[in-house]
Amino acid sequence: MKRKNFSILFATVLVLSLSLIPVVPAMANGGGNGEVIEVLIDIKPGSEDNCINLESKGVVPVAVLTTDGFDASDVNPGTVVFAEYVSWVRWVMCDVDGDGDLDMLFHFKTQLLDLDESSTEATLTGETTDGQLIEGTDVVKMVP
Ligand SMILES: [Ca+2]
Ligand SMILES: [Ca+2]
Repeated sequence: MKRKNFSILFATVLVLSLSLIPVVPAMANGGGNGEVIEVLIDIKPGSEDNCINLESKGVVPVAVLTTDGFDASDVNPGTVVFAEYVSWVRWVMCDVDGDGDLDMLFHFKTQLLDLDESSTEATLTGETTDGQLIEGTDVVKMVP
């Protein structure tokens, strides 16, 4: 009788352990929950078609906008890269879209961007200060 109870207990523990396995990878993910937060970005604020001339020796401004669901000041600037891992040359907090809250504005060297004549969009990625991944995409128009 005692031995039978032990077997049932053992089986129960086994089932519980198995049911916990899918949870483990999610818990192992440090600060964030592993999901990527879609953020609103604006390449060349003030320009709708976001023309980029790769020959230009200048910089491309890209803003991470503060929205109802996201505060741009939560972004960890050190983690932010644009158009295939190009690091910014400078960044500043300012109200890019004039809606009264601060947005994070980055500048990236145009010639370093991994874009070509056929590119139609570019993506900015990074992390928040608590390690959550962020990603935002905007259209670009390549010009000669
Ligand atoms: Ca724009
Ligand atoms: Ca704003």
